[in-house]
Amino acid sequence: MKFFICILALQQLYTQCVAQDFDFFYFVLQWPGAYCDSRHSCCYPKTGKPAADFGIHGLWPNYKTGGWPQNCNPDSRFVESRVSDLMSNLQREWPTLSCPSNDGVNFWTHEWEKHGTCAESELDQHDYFEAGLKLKQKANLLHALINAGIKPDDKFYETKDIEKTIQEAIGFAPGIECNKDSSHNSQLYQIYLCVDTSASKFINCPVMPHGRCDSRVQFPKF
Ligand code: U2P
Repeated sequence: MKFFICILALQQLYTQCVAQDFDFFYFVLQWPGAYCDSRHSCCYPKTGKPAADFGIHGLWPNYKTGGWPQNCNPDSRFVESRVSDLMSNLQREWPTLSCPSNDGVNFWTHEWEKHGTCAESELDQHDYFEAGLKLKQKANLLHALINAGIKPDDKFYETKDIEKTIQEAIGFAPGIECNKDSSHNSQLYQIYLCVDTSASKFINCPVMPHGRCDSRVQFPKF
């Protein structure tokens, strides 16, 4: 009997320690205007200038104690044909801004290999990218901000008003990250929303990212 109890206990331990790869996702959206007018240059994708909207940066598995796993499976490569049905949506909603100008495959490869491979217990490659696209649609952040009078017009807004607007729109407090433009103004750069391990529901953030925002931040034009 004792033997079977031990086996059961070992099985439970295995499920907790091995099968549980991460605790939640950060779904990270970036404002292209803030990416482009910061220290680094930006290049529009080969498909043209992205829309003046938040673009997806990534869907990042995280630990509730802080920290995150990365590059979990070097054998799992990004394969374009697995997301061919999502391609036009990826180009529109998950656009690359890095230089030199490219078609986005480098960016999606990086995000899959660094982050997606750490969530393979939950989502295969197609479902990982599809989940990002669905979350973007569900969050509809620019719409919520504009409705609250917070627009990408180079003006300054109270950081707490941005947080409150997003909290009211999605039901959970976001993390806000800022960067600096060439005149050292603090500007709205990225918004972090916390998502459950199935990548379908927004949740309360178990741990907030460090945002480095001033109390008032610029919302740059794009
Ligand atoms: O913050 C700088 C870069 O670190 C990676 N990052 C940050 C926070 C986090 O919770 N998880 C994480 O991966 C990001 O790397 P990238 O995906 O851009 O390579 C982030 O840009």
